[in-house]
Amino acid sequence: MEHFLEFGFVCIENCFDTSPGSVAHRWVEESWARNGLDPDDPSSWPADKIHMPNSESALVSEMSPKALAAMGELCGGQERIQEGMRWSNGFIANYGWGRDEEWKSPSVESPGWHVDGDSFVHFLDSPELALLVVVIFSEIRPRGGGTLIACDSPGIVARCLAEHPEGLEPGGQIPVKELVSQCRDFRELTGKPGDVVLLHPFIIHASSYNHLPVARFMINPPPRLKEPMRFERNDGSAYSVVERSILNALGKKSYDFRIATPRRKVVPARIARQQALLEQEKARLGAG
Ligand SMILES: O=C(O)CCC(=O)C(=O)O
Ligand SMILES: [Fe+2]
Repeated sequence: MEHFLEFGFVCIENCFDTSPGSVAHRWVEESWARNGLDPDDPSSWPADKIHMPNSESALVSEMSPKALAAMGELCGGQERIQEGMRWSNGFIANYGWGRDEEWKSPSVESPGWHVDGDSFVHFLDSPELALLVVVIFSEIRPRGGGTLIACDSPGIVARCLAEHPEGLEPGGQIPVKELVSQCRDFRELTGKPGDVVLLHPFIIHASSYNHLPVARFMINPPPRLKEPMRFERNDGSAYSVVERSILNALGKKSYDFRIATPRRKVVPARIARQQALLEQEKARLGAG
């Protein structure tokens, strides 16, 4: 977990079964027909990514106790994470997004930097996103569409949120462009099917161009905390690794943080988009 504190992420290998006959393997196989694509003809794939809707899911406690245990280690114990977490076949499938653009190493200029959590107003202690999780279903090699991350962003975002106890709305109010311009350590996530990458909930990240004829399948299912994070624990309970990383970024041993407006949800445009895709899938499979 030292790696997580230093770089904002840790890769846990071989977290779930992806061999033929497994649920994960079947979800990937089925995704081709769901999207109306031929797995054997990369030239026919869209130069794009598709955020697929969910049509099937499984309990993480059954699919990957190993990943769940690792999430618990970072969040101060599995008992602090909301139960019943599920993983699904709602892949973010990158078939070749940016295939026709020039490849550039990840940098401040890379397009699409953001923090996750488009459905709630963000506070330093928000419980809605305990970690950013990247569950990998296909081999991801360099330049193969692996998520870009700014490893030094969590502390920068933490200091920004500490200055805004009134909360910041996703999209508009979080000054991602300005924050990412302070970052220096940009990387591309690579991995193998069955790997799970656990990242800091504040990490600034982006999709990357896929210049390989290999489709990239992953999901980003958000674990949720039962209670907001705490930066003053006077009752003898332990700070989680994530809480400690935030305190480190603020240069504090403890921090009296209080939200200044009530927590609230926002409705993301993504929901309507995915509903439309689900209708299209149904029509396509019904017709086939
Ligand atoms: O496509 C990726 O690698 C990242 C996608 C992502 O960050 C998102 O959908 O929020
Ligand atoms: Fe994201």
